[in-house]
Amino acid sequence: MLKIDVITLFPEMIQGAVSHGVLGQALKGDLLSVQAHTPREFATDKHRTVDDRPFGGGDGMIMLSETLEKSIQKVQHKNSKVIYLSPQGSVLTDDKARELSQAEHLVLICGRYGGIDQRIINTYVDEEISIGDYVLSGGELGALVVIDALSRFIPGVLGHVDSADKDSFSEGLLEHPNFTRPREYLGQDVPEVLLSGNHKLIADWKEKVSALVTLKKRPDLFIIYLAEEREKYRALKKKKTAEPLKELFKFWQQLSPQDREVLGLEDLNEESFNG
Ligand code: 4FD
Repeated sequence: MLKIDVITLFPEMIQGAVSHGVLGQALKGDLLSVQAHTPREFATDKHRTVDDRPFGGGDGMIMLSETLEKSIQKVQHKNSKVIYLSPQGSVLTDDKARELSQAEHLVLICGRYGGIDQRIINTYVDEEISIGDYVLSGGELGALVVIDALSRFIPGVLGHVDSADKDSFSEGLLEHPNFTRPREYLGQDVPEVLLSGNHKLIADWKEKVSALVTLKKRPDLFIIYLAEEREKYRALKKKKTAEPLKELFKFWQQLSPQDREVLGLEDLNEESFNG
């Protein structure tokens, strides 16, 4: 079982947020454990000080090193991976989340705005992770994002074992649009194929729609996907199917105007497929 210890000045932020939804169920079901620890338990002065001003001046406060170090030492052991959430880290991806889900023990350090002393990073931190190019008032939301993203790769956390593999990014594609009852709503019909009951046909349709949505919304991801598809195509030399991009264009052409509209794919054109 993966054990995660979070070191934070705001432990309630962590315990509160992980107790809901699939994550909360996973904790109850002992599929993983998340515990928050505050350096404040090691503060000995009258005001239980846990932060200090940076040498040389500047914005923000720095987490006090001695109390932070004691918190790290309390939870760390030889199989721990110590992660520091910071805007300077490498940006979290689903692949990284999958990798972290395989760990035995994670220690997530949440700095407040201003961060932590560089010498703590040098001595204790194995990896710096950022959740994106923006600054937050503390690392807690970052830690929660990491925990949520990796938990989906722990077997049993999602309803179906393979759900995470079918989701966005598993094939490097965005998720296709989804629909539920009623069949006609807000003047728009659910695409006919989804009502056909033909699972093979539906699976193929979903992948192609995913590819089209990715082409439209995230051309940067589409380029990577297309390169991989072309590689597979070359390796298999599938005689019956056209080149992946041509195939996709044909599929888009065959969509009905109503389906294109409800899927948000009406403004693609022949030009979009000249890659
Ligand atoms: N983009 C992120 C992580 C933490 C954070 C902090 C230095 C500020 C954004 C170190 C400055 C930590 C992120 C706390 N903001 N704020 O992942």
